[in-house]
Amino acid sequence: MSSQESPHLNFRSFVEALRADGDLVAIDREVDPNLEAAAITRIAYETDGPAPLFNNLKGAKDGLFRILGAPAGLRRDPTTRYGRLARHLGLEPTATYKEILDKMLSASRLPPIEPTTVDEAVCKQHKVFGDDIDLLRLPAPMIHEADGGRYIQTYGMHVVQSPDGKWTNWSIARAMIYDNKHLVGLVIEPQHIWQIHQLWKKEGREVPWALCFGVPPAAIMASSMPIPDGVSEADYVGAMTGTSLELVKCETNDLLVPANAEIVFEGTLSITERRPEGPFGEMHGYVFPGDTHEWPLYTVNAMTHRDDAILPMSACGRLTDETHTLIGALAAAEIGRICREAGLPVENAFSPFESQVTWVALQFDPAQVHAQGWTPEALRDKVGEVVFTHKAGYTIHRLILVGNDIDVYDGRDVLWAFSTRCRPRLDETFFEDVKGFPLVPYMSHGNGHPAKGGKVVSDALMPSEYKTGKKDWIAADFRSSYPTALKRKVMPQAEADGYDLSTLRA
Ligand code: 4VP
Repeated sequence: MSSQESPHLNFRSFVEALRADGDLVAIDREVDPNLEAAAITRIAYETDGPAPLFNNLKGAKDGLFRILGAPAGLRRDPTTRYGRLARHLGLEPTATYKEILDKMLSASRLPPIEPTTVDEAVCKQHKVFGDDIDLLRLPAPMIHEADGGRYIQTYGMHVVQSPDGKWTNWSIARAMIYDNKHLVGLVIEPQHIWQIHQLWKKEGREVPWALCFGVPPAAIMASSMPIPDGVSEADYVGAMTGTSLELVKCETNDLLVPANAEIVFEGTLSITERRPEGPFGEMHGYVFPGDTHEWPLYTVNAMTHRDDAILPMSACGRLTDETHTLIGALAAAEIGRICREAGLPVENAFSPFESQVTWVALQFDPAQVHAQGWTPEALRDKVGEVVFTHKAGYTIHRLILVGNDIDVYDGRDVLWAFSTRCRPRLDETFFEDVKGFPLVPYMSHGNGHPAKGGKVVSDALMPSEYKTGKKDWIAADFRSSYPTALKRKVMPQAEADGYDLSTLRA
């Protein structure tokens, strides 16, 4: 198998890896893309069940298309809970979230590996141009009943390039079908697709654009992460995987797309034309009927695809889907990195799913907090300034500072610390002059400014951690309140008694 066919570098191999893991349900009966496929995918998310592969979509024709739902959902088995994410990166399915996020961050310290341009590509097995393009004939999914359109684009990768050609950005941003040749979708400040759209607007030219579905899983992970401005995701993924990605030139513009992508749309993103978009059931778990706004129009001039192409779909909403496992977790990883870059002793960062990924818990080394002489007020100010003025902190409205007895990847730990160590108001600093995330319901549909403020740093470090670098308590739990010898004795006995210890903190 060539390296480009490994599951993390090839979506089709990824689907086969899930099948081999027993993490795929192949559905061969006819399923309607109008709500039915998404409803089944919702069951997968809400039960941590296997990813559904809809092989027989009503209306599919000429190899367009099948759908893979829940491409980065969770697994129910605690030992391989993050296995579907791990398979995106070539890690073992037993990988922890820390291992997954450390892998994603590893590229920030490695020299970039540029992609390789190839001439032959499976994404060109079929080519559709001109009058043969009719987006309205595709079995594009209607995902939630109150959505404003058929959101074909929930897990594809937009490709845009700065006008000087120095920065090629890969990102995910939702888009729905507008008419037979057009999509319309969010291009929202401060996202990189918005930044590059602004650069073309200044030049007065339409943005050359491609949208690639079923890309190398490692690439879709990088597309979901707020990596630094100006860094091309292709180089970042190359560094992370140690492999130069194979890309191929588009038929109708000079952009390069992954050679093994399942489906590629080629065209332009308009700098002048806007159309009504939305509403869409979003990452916080709500759809607001009638919530339609004007966003830029995309024109599709060509479509290429593999045989029997597969469209990945994120039917996002309530826990736990890609908007949580990827958007929340990867923002947290980058937030941890920028904190360390600013000299803060942050060891781990994670966004608890229980917060619907509106919070990030930052784990500090209390010995360092003490040694560096921080006061609680100064630390809260500094953390808020570093994170809430940075693009990586855009989606996050609460930062919770915790000590290193708290496992930030375990929501139970974070909720325990926040609830018991952070005194409301006294241990908090509010930020009202920073950019807010309008998608959060209490922002766009709440009582305050929809896009400004509403952010807080909540300090769950205790006074003893600042004053001595140490905790002055012992947790009243299995791990901390019993001698090691006793725990070693009772654990196998408890297992024999029928207790499942896979989620026990021991
Ligand atoms: C991460 C930002 C974001 C923006 C729009 C959207 O629909 C989901 C996430």
